[in-house]
Amino acid sequence: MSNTFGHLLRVTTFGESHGPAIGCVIDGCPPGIAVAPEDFRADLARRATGRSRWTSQRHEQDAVEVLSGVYEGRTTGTPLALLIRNTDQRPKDYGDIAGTFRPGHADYAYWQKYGIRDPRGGGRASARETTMRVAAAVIARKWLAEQHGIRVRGHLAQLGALVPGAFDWDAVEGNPFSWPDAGMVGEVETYVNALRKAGDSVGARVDVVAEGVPPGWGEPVYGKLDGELAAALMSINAVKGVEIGDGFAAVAQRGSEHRDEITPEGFLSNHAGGILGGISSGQAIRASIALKPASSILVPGRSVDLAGAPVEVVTKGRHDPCVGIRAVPIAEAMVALVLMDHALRHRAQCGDVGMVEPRIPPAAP
Ligand code: EPS
Repeated sequence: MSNTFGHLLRVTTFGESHGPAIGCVIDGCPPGIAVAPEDFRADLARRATGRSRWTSQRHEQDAVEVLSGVYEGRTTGTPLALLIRNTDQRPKDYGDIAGTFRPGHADYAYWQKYGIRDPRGGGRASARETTMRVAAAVIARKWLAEQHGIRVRGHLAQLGALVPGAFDWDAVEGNPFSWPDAGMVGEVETYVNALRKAGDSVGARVDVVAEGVPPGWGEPVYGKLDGELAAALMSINAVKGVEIGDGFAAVAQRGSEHRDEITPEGFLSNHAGGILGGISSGQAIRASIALKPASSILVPGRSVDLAGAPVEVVTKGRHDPCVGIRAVPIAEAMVALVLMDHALRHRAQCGDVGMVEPRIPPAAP
């Protein structure tokens, strides 16, 4: 029931925010990839709660146990099973809202679909589930880097009303917001602190770039690379919009402006975001997501109880004032997993084609 994604690289996640554990099974992983439990630490820490003052204060170790698929430190080609035990659940935070529906949350839709729901931490709808996507993508990122020299990285591109005034990849790694403008980090802190004091939340934009992707990945017509990236990115909690390349800005552009002209030295621009006709062009792949402001907030809102009577809802507990702050590694993970799946699919069908001339260097951004 759609807890699995990918074709040749298939990832299934399971678990709830307040259950005993969360986990995933990665099937189709090529043999021979070096995997050690410590490989997961850095990416999981970037996504985790409780690592800075500006995110949820739930403290999870997020320690990965590798249950199968690895022998003497290398993948064997059999299903790789990863498990993370939940250790800091506080279900009493959800006592007051178990009998009502948070406005803007999945609560109501889950109730209508299943007739039963796990209100503790949002259950399966919780962002806790994204931990396993990031864990699975550790393998994908490693394989993409080793086999193809691909690097997938992202940054916060907007937080509420704040837009970076400058851009520097080095700055992104140097602050807890993955913010690309080092000079603005103090302003971002003040903004998020004020939001937290007000008990409210705000939306965000995250940009992801994949460099080094060779031309030819992606399939016409229902397996387009951009189509599958969009679906994968849209499946992240709180995502309400996805753009590839210039995205919605293309609406106001002319063909003469939007097209990426080609010279023997390279493409002159990258409005397409590295994908033409659903197939990679060899340029950097650029994708962006819009995340909504999370609905678990202290500002009282109107809702109804299970009997349909009007009630006022306030969500207490340890919540994120801006879920976008932790979404950067999640968006990177989804891009990496889709790319590895397409790499394997391309190899399966077109592995004999080899390199076709002319090969245009990926000169443009
Ligand atoms: C979340 C609510 C909070 C966050 C959680 C996502 O959970 P809890 O109420 O149990 O503290 O901490 O995020 C994580 C636990 C995580 O690892 O990302 C939600 O409603 O989505």
